[in-house]
Amino acid sequence: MDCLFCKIAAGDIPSDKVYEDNQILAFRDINPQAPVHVLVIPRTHIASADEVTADNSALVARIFACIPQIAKKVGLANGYRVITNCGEDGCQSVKHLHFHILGGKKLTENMG
Ligand code: DGP
Repeated sequence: MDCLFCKIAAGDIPSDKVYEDNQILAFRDINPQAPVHVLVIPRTHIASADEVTADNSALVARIFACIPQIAKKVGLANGYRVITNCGEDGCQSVKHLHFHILGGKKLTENMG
């Protein structure tokens, strides 16, 4: 499959990894929008949040179960934001489900 994040998950494209296990991978965003900007992905291809189902939602739960330890590892002791962009209006550019973890400063309240 021609998917950038599948290639990163497979190790075919290098990334600055901060966490990995057999189901998920976290790595630093190539174009950081905050002092700390990490992406968390399932190794299995899920196109977006709109493709989450009862059959694959355990992977999403796994990601959220790992987010606190990932945040701690990258030094986000004072809070952070978790975002997933979905589809055209959500400005999703990579069509493999990923959660942005942003922090390292006081973020703005504007979400839109
Ligand atoms: P989104 O716009 O929500 O689909 O976010 C995609 C993010 O992926 C964007 O913040 C930039 C990041 N990104 C794109 N290509 C690469 C890459 O090759 N390596 C890394 N580490 N991040 C990438």
